[in-house]
Amino acid sequence: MATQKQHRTCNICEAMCGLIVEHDGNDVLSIKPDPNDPLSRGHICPKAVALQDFRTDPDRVTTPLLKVDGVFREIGWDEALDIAAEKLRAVQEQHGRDGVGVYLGNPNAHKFGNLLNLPAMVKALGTRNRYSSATADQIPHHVASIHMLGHPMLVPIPDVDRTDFMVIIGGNPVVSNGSIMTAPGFGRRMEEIKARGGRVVVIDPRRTETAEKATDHYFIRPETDAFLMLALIHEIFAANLVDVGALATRVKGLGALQDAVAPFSPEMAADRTGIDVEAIRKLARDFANAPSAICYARMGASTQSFGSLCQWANNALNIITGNFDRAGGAMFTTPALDYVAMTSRKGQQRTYPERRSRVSNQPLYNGEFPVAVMAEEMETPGEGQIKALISVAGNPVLTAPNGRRIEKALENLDFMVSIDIHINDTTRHADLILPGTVALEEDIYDMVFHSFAVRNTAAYAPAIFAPPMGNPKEWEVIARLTARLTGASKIGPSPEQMLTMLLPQGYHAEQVTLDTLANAESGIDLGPLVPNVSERLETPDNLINLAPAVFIDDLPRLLDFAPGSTHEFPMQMIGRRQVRSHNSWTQNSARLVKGRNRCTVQIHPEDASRLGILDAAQVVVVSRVGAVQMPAEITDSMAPGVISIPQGWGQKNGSIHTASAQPTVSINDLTDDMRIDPISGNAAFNGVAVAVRPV
Ligand SMILES: Nc1nc2c(c(=O)[nH]1)N[C@H]1C(S)=C(S)[C@@H](COP(=O)(O)OP(=O)(O)OC[C@H]3O[C@@H](n4cnc5c(=O)[nH]c(N)nc54)[C@H](O)[C@@H]3O)O[C@H]1N2
Ligand SMILES: Nc1nc2c(c(=O)[nH]1)N[C@H]1C(S)=C(S)[C@@H](COP(=O)(O)OP(=O)(O)OC[C@H]3O[C@@H](n4cnc5c(=O)[nH]c(N)nc54)[C@H](O)[C@@H]3O)O[C@H]1N2
Ligand code: SF4
Ligand SMILES: [Mo]
Repeated sequence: MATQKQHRTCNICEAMCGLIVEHDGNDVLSIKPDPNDPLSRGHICPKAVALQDFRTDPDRVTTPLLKVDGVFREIGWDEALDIAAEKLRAVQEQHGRDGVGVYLGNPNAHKFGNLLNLPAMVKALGTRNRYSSATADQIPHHVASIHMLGHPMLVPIPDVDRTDFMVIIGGNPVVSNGSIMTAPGFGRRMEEIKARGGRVVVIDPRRTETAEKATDHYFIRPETDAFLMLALIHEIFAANLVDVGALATRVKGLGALQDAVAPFSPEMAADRTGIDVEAIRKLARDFANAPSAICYARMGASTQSFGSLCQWANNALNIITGNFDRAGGAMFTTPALDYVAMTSRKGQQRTYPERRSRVSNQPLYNGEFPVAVMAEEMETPGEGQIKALISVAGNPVLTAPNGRRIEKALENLDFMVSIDIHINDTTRHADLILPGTVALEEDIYDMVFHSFAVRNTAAYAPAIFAPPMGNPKEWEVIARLTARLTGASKIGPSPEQMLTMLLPQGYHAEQVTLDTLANAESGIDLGPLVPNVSERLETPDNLINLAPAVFIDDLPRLLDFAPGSTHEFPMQMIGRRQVRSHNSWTQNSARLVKGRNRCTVQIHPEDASRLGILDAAQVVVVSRVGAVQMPAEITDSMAPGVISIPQGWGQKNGSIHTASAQPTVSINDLTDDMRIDPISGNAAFNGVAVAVRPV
């Protein structure tokens, strides 16, 4: 076939970079950046080029696999779907509806066919035992939005392209390209802030790739960010710099906020965080006095014991300085497909958390229990115990805290089915694997990340290649399984048909239709974010609540904070992301894993010399839950007393062989499922107490 070019967005991470894929109908010839994409403006990273590898990966699962006597055998689709539905129903007949658990992984958020079809599958199962990677990630953001703004998906997004002052707390967007802030080419965007005379301040226990390019960087002790943010608010009140601007009649709880932050002085914050008290005071004043400013607190500030307090304080800081819902501050997108309106809660009175977990009483938000309790819910007998599991695009053995505990629990299930592209550390425990389809085999429209983008745009592209072996597309696998569960004789509309139905209900019904999208090569530019929160608020009284009781009541716990480290485990561990890998599943691409072993434990030179650790030498890292052995990387980019291990590695046990021959370890063999933010249930990955010693 002749060479063809297609423009499409990359769906690996949240950045939605515009690509130009050149192909001949059988193979990809090249994947290049699209300079005309209005959001990514020519940025891509090395992972985009690997999109072709995921399609042709020799270890990819391409036929349904049934485990017989411990060995996977290929079977046909009808038989596979029948078995899946029969076995799930059999478990539910014996143990009740909650006997089946569901785990949905991160790639689902990037696949609109899955997003549109999974709710019906979960509903058909009728189980309350629902889990996803969200509780290992961003649930504190949703909890803050629920209590302050009335809807979990009404999330403020940094208006990076117009701000004069950005504080980044616990995010490394130069590597991640932003999260709950779709900002492709963040490095360039940061240069632009500085070029227009603005400043970027990074707060992180590691001098990250983002910190290297920032105006200022402060090391912070893990998990002490809430002290810092509350002290900034304290100082802004003390200096009489509070000004909520245009939101004066929209905000309640200002006095209660002032009372709540009273104990959190800059002196206390300096003591807890390790940041100089004058630097904290100055930061507060500079932030409040900047023409526009945003505080952006992400993974480092949400996957920790005080994740919810951090996200609340972050919003409060933006609001009281007039930097909420205005250009250069934290704003709300108006996407072509508006998920908030689709799931509006206006006029509803709800109580939160919606429920608590059976074994350890952890909170349920957004219909999901914390992934940190999934193992105990599988292990603990009684009504509601998980006896079977369906995982869709998830790898909790490598990605959830204390993943090996989940692995043991999976071994004892009556039945497990996975929709996935690999036999990996999680899916190898399945009785049945249904193959998924990869990006280039699917139509693409980003349902989630347009809602989180720093600029309003829309883009759509159809699949380039057919799935292998005549397989159905992944959305259809989910829809067919659902039909088996409900007894329906046919499946619902395709994602494309759904898009045609949903776009007229969005913000840009005239401009954005499937036709205009199909004709707009590089996507449609819908302009910068616009102030709109007054119309968008979903709180019952239509006001922004600055002081929800759920956060105020959690402050005594913060005041009692003691760092995770102990005599036995004197150091604190944090994670890190790397440009050439995405979570746990891209490590089978030779082009991405080539080169030196990147799965190293980074440690400060003083710590290394005290412990007798040499650069590149093997060390053992031990925590309450496990031990791993890996090479050390001595670097003064770590704060003393803190070590960093990258997330997403440790593939083993007959799973996909990472294309790299080098052995790697999973950080989640060390993270602790007992460490949780009790308000949101989010896993507290940061600040795990560990000991490090030479081998
Ligand atoms: N310690 C520590 N742990 C972390 C993190 C951390 O920073 N530190 N980060 C957390 C975060 S933010 C997240 S989002 C989670 C991610 O946690 P998960 O979502 O559980 O893990 P992923 O690595 O994204 O794995 C995705 C799974 O989907 C499969 N897959 C990939 N593409 C497709 C596809 O197109 N179709 C199908 N059906 N399957 C596919 C892969 O084979 C893999 O099994 O990890 C969390 N875990
Ligand atoms: N290349 C690449 N890009 C990705 C991903 C990937 O795996 N690889 N994953 C994607 C996903 S699923 C997500 S959710 C996003 C996440 O995107 P980001 O939020 O940017 O995530 P991280 O790079 O993990 O950055 C977290 C930062 O918090 C710091 N940190 C750790 N503990 C603390 C603490 O207690 N306080 C403070 N202040 N900082 C702390 C860490 O050093 C790290 O720099 O990235 C997405 N993009
Ligand atoms: S930054 Fe993310 S969206 Fe952009 S090319 Fe890389 S993986 Fe794809
Ligand atoms: Mo994530």
